[in-house]
Amino acid sequence: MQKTWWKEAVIYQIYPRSFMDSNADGIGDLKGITSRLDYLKYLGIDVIWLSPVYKSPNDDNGYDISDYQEIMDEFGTMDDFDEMLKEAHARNIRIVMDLVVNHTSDEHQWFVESRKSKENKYRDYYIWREGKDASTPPNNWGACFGGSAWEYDSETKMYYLHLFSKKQPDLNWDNPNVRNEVFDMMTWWCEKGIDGFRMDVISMISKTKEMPDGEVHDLYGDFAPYCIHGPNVHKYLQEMNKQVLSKYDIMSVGETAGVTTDQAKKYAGEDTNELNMVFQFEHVESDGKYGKWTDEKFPLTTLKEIMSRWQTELYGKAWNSLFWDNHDQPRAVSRFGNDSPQYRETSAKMLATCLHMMQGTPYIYQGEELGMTNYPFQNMKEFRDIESFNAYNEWCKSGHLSHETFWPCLTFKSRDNARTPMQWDTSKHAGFTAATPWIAVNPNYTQINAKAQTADQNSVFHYYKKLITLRKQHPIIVYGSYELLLKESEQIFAYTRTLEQEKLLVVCNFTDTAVSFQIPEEFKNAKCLIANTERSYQDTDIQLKPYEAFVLLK
Ligand code: TEU
Ligand code: CA
Repeated sequence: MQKTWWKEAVIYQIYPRSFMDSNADGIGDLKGITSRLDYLKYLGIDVIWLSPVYKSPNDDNGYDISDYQEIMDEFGTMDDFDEMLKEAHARNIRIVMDLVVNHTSDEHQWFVESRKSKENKYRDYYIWREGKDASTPPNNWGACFGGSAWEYDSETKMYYLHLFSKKQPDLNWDNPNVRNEVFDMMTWWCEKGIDGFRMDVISMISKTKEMPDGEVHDLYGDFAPYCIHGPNVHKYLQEMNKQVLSKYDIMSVGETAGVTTDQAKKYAGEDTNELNMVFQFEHVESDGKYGKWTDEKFPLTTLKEIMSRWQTELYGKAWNSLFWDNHDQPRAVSRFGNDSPQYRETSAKMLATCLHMMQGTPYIYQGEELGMTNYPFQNMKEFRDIESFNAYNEWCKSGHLSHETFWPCLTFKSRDNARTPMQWDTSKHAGFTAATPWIAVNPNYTQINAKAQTADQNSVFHYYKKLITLRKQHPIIVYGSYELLLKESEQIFAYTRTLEQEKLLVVCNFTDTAVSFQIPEEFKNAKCLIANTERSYQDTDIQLKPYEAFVLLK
């Protein structure tokens, strides 16, 4: 297994809109990020993944880009960007950009041109089709944010494909001009000195030529077989690698919805010359009752099966990314742990232990290091996310489900849970802004905030800091092999890591009840590296406390 910096790094994801506002307009910005770099340095992370900061009309908070080489007005200027990059590098922190090139905004110049006429030079930059008839789209595919995946354009009386919102038309990657424009733009950013790319829905860039109706799940036909891991996706990524990625000392991570371990070995194989690693979503997307929506946790045995399969199947062949949450997911502690005052801290530390001792590059989503929780939504007015609004309209207003049935699912899984402002201190609006924030601050900021936690050695923050330090001190955490213990247990997630003579034991209680556990004989006089509960490890027959976690090294 090759050793590389990005295998040894810990990455921190910033959602700029919600991180830090520097100019009192209620919206986070680049200067705000720069002002908080010392906080990130203190935490110990190596890399920042910056969610999109490019020019955008914000139909999907920057994931709809109208100019790839300009900064969004609300976030500042290109000078602010350069300053942030310089200040990050001065602290040995690298910056990875979000690359959103499956689609652009409909306000991107390419699309403005494309929709003008069938003869336009940019026509073929997007995916246009005739309808089945005057009022029926080309097929039954549903978009990720609800409704049909096709939008009728009266100018040329044809439909364009949008797998996300109708303001996010899909680019036609089969057009070599599109690929070259994208590669040139990436090169421009690399020349600026950025350190890599996180590639938005990169598994969807290649579509099949034929676009038949999809199997109907829920309300619409499924586009997945025709758009995910399409016929040329690996070819295009190899091309990108050859023309851009391989020329710089940068890292790449592909967001690959629907990826299997076999596919991942191609996207992120040790020697496939595509990407360095992928995000897989099985452990966060196997739980939907109505599309992605549900209010239930899934069984621990399922979670363990999924995560362990990724650990063992990729070992030595491809590289994992490790995450519990991001800007599209609920807060980890509310979803997989327990966000009640009694157990929030312990369970947040337990989850961190479980993930950070695995093989792969760990990603911390802003606020996760404080154990930030889901937001207590009371009504629809508190939401901001297009996905949440569309879902509510589609499932409730249309009468498919009652409000009572859908509401708990929406509040449990809404992406807005992750998008409430970062909780810096106990001042008004949690120190995020001096104005009214674009989305409400979670009222628990008076209890949960960075200022209190950086001052408290027992905080969730300091626990994350310690986990990051351990990863740097012990190569076994990065390179050791993985073995799951107690496969059938619905309470305990336990595994070992092995590297040469060393062995780690990781034990996590995922429940709010005590459970007995026997420390294996071989770990009898082992050293405890980290734990969220005080105990002696002299006895081997122990009762794990609720959400207890520890790591032993022999
Ligand atoms: O998300 C891709 C994706 O697959 C989403 O549909 C995801 O499953 C969903 O948000 C979960 O509810 C990426 C970005 O991360 C997301 O923020 C964007 O909205 C989306 O692409 C479109 O660019
Ligand atoms: Ca601002």
